[in-house]
Amino acid sequence: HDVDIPTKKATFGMGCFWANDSLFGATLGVIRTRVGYSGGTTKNPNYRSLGDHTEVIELDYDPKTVTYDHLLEMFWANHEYGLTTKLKRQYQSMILYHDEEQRLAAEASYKTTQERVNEPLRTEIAPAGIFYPAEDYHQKYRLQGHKDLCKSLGLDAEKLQTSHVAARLNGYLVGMGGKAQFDKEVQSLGLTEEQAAYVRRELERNEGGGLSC
Ligand code: MHO
Repeated sequence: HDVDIPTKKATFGMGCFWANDSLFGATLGVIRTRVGYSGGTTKNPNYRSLGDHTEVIELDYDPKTVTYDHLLEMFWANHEYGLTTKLKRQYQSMILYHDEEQRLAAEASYKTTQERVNEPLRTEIAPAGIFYPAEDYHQKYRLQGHKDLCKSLGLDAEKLQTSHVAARLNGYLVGMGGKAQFDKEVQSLGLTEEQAAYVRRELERNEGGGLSC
């Protein structure tokens, strides 16, 4: 059930990447997600030693289903961009653009947001550089909390970064996306009845709870 269609990349720093992985994983049009470190210059960062990098999420999205502008709206609506408190570099608010079109859209959305909050923003907008994937245990962090489900889905380290189903379930399990959307697409995810029932139960339990880290 891997989805093989043309995609574009988007990269955002929005605080703790566990939460964003779930948020975007359940967003229609987002095909794959992975979390990692970027935005700095230090070579080969890791979670213990980030250097000047930031926790970011990298998405593969289908531009026919979801626009970059919509992803930007989600960016601004779902994180703390440090208006009052200075955030650690680890949690820097940042948009790393992949082409000129994304740069223009990011700058326009920055301007709109700045006018709305009427304060200087600390969000950084920069060209996407090297993305260093985070350690395996950070990928689809919420989904990995459900060991038996992961096992039954055959999710190895690689698939945790490349599987569409893994991205989706990592969101649904914590209540993102909602029941209606889940019911609509559950067939296409290729789950067994048991897996689907399990995920739906968790979704129901957590829906409306928001994201925590
Ligand atoms: N409060 C969390 C943050 C994790 S995160 C991926 C922790 O330190 O466990 O930045």
